[in-house]
Amino acid sequence: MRIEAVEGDITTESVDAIVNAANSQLMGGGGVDGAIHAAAGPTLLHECRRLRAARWHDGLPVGEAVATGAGELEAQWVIHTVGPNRHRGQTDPDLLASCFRRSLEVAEEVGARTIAFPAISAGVYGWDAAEVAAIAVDTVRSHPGHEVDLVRFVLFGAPVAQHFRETLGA
Ligand code: AR6
Repeated sequence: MRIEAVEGDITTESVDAIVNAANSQLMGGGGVDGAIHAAAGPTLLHECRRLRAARWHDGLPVGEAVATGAGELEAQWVIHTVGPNRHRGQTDPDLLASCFRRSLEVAEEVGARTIAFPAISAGVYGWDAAEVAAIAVDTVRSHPGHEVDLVRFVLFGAPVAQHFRETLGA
């Protein structure tokens, strides 16, 4: 599995699956979630609503991940995961690791071979970007599956991208 980190806008990535740092309501929001919904168009929200009605009445739990189609995005799937919210006292690193692990497992389930991740929880949810980078890289590197060929971290802003590059180079 190749693992790389680039600075950029994840919505323009032409990978099989884009991971969304969603909230448990799966109703869209700000940050990367808002950008993905805006770029994908309204079908994404419709699919999220259907999923909630069918499987996740109480919302998607923190650390869980689920796939939908990707609307007008170049990607084929959006994998929605809910990161821990530090402002709500969700400080357990295992919850964040679970987001990356479950997203990879869901990617394998749908047959995605290339996947792009944002810095889950490093925005509104208040986690330090360096800590997110350490957990993300460690979790992806230790993932046992072999079906995914490429993991690309797509980071908004040079400082966050630098944390991921440094962690990958270490
Ligand atoms: N491409 C790549 N990264 C982005 C983009 C983009 N287009 N836009 C923002 N980022 P956040 P969270 C970066 O707040 O902390 C939403 O309202 C951003 O700079 O999007 O997990 C949800 O609905 C930061 O480095 O996600 C939830 O309520 C990283 O993505 C809540 O925010 C994550 O920031 C989730 O908060």
